[in-house]
Amino acid sequence: MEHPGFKAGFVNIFGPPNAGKSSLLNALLGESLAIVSPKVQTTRHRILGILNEPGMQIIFSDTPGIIEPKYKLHQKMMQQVKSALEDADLALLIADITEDPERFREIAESLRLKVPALLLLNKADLIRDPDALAQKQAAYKAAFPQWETLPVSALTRAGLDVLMEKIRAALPEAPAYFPDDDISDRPTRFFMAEIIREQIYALFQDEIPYHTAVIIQSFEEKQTLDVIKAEIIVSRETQKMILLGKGGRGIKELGIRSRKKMEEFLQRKVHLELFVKVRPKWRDNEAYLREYGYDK
Ligand SMILES: Nc1nc2c(ncn2[C@@H]2O[C@H](COP(=O)(O)OP(=O)(O)OP(=O)(O)O)[C@@H](O)[C@H]2O)c(=O)[nH]1
Ligand SMILES: [Mg+2]
Repeated sequence: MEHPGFKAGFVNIFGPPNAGKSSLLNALLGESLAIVSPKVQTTRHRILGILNEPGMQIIFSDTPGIIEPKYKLHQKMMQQVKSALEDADLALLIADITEDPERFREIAESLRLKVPALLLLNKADLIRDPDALAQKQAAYKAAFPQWETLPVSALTRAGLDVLMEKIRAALPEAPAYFPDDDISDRPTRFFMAEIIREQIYALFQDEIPYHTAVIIQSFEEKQTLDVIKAEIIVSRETQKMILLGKGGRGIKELGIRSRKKMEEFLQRKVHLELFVKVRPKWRDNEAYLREYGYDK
């Protein structure tokens, strides 16, 4: 139930690829909602993660890392970033503290932010020496005097309590936007497809993850388990061969790992079936992109 003084608002996360946006979302939610990988361009959709606390609802948005688009797929990803720019009460800009602040400049300027923002210097755990950390923070402060900076670590949670206080202070008084047991705007199917993509990023090298899309064909809740059928789309026959692996070993490993993650997520037993399909140049094809969910 609402009561006077209830706070609710949108806190949107932006930054370059691999800065740790999705890791930060998960750390703030205390839940593995958004997929994470050491490779760039892991996130392709804007994902809402909803945090319900006494007297407060925070709707976080994870977004794809900001890049120069090379394919229609990239354009769709950047549209997701743009849409998130519009409705924020607070923007969290995430930089990798180990990188030179100047590498952040182009992205910072391209955003043309009109909402209040905090500049989070993530991966602070990687700089052990407190003097070196202070120096890095000072360098970011000097480069971006318009924003308050805060070193944080999505990995160790350092700085996250301070961050939560700042978020709380920035939120307007408003009634909740979502029911208080919602954790995302995305359906379960979406997260099942993302789990498979995450395992593809973990298991396959080079270009494979970037040529891959995953769609859930069917999701049936049976009495004792969920039966999930998923299609993995690749651009070339050779990529399909790599995914399948010798004697089907590649796809088998992918299936086992994905199923385990799904079972953790759903807290139920899962039977998972995977199929691989070749769709040449799908990343530049409007119809395929729409079919694979890249039109939101
Ligand atoms: N050491 C350290 N590593 C981190 C931290 N946060 C994220 N990482 C690692 O950085 C890599 C990228 O993390 P993601 O959360 O996928 O980054 P992202 O910004 O969402 O990346 P894209 O979705 O590709 O734009 C992963 O290997 C994470 O484990 C941190 O605080 N400290
Ligand atoms: Mg991400």
